[in-house]
Amino acid sequence: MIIANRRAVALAVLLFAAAPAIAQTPGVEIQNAWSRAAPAGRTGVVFLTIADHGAPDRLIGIASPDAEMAELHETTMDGGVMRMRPVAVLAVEAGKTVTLAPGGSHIMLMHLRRDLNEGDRVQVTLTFEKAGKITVDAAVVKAGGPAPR
Ligand SMILES: [Cu+2]
Repeated sequence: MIIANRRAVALAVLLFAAAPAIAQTPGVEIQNAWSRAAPAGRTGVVFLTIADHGAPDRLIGIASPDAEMAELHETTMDGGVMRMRPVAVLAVEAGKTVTLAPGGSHIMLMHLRRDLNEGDRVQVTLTFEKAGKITVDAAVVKAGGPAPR
């Protein structure tokens, strides 16, 4: 009888301990968002790293207040010619990171609404199926410049 009660107490403690841990699961985190200087009316680019600390998720939408449209692009080689094409959905695996970087996948900002100047920040909102909307400010470096340190 006493043993059974202790078990019940132990189970209750375990459940209480587990609840906050689940709520605090960080899920998806966006790291090192950066962009490059570009004039209004032209195309901008954003690079970043998606770190998935939780369950598998999918990036299903991208938007920026500073562009008429934002798309995820992947870069492919086609007979020695670098081409890019839009990707509607990007799957991120649990415990993995996906890095968007020059020469590879990137976020394309179509028809910028303002100049992006070196030192500016450009806001991008990524929508994930499970993690929901995550908004980041990408640091703008000079045109053609490398990732900020
Ligand atoms: Cu592109």
